[in-house]
Amino acid sequence: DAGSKSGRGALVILEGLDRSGKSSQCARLLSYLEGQGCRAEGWRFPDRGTSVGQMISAYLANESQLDDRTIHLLFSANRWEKRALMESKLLGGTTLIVDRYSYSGVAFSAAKGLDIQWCKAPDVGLIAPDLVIYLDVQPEKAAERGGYGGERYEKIEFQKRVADHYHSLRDSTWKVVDGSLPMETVEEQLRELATNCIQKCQEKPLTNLTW
Ligand code: Z5A
Ligand code: MG
Repeated sequence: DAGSKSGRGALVILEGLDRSGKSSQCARLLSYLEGQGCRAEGWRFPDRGTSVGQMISAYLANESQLDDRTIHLLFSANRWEKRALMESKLLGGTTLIVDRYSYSGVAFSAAKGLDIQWCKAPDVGLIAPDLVIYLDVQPEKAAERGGYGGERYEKIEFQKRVADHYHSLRDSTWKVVDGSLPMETVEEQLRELATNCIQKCQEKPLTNLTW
C-alpha cells in the first residue's frame, strides 16, 4: 500500500548516462505505483515546457549557442522555477518520480571543465531527494541503444567524463542499479527501492539540497 496512508510524498530521482533507460524506467515505475493506489506523478528535467526550458531545448538541439556557464544557470533556473510546485505536491502527499535533477546539472557541466563547486552552488536550496537511483550502464553499451547521436553531449568520450563526475557525487541517498540488465529486472529492483522509500519518508520533513 505504498503511499496510501496520509503523509508526504517521496522525491525519487532517476539519474544515469544518456540511454541508460531513465525515461523507460520512470514510465514503468509510475504506472506500477499508480496501479498500487499510490498518488504519483512523473516529472523530468529539463522541463522543456517553460520559456527557460525552450531555450535549453534549442541549445541541446544545436539550434542555438550559449556560453557554458549561461546554459548551466539556465538548467538550474529550470529546476528553481518548479521548486514551489514540487514542494506543494510533495507536502500534499504526491510522490514525484523525476527523470534527471541537479546531479545531471553538475555532472554534465563539470564534464565540460567547469569547477565542481561552482556547478553545485546554484542548486543549493532546491528540495533534497529522498532517493537517487543511478542506472549504471557503460557508455559503449548505452551508445549501442536506439536514438544515440542526435543531441549535443551524445559522444562516448564526453559520456565517460560525465560518468566519472556522477561517481564523485554519490552519497547516502544513492542506490546504484545495473542498468545493463534486462528492462524487467531493472524494473523489479526499482519497484522495491521506490516502495521502501515512499513508506519510510512519509513522516520525515522535507529538507533542502546542501551537497
Ligand atoms: N542536462 C544537463 O546538461 N544539465 C541538466 O541540468 C540536465 C540535463 C537536467 C537532455 O536530457 C540532456 O540534458 C542530457 C543531459 C543534459 N544530455 N544529453 N544528451 P534528456 O533527459 O532530455 O535526454 P533524453 O534524450 O530524453 O534521454 P536519455 O537520457 O538520453 O535516455 P534515457 O531516458 O536514459 O533512456 P531511454 O530513453 O529510456 O532508453 C534509451 C533506449 O534504450 C531505448 O531505445 C530503450 O528502449 C533502450 N533501453 C532502455 N533500457 C534498456 C535495457 N535495460 N536493456 C536494453 N535496452 C534498453
Ligand atoms: Mg530520457
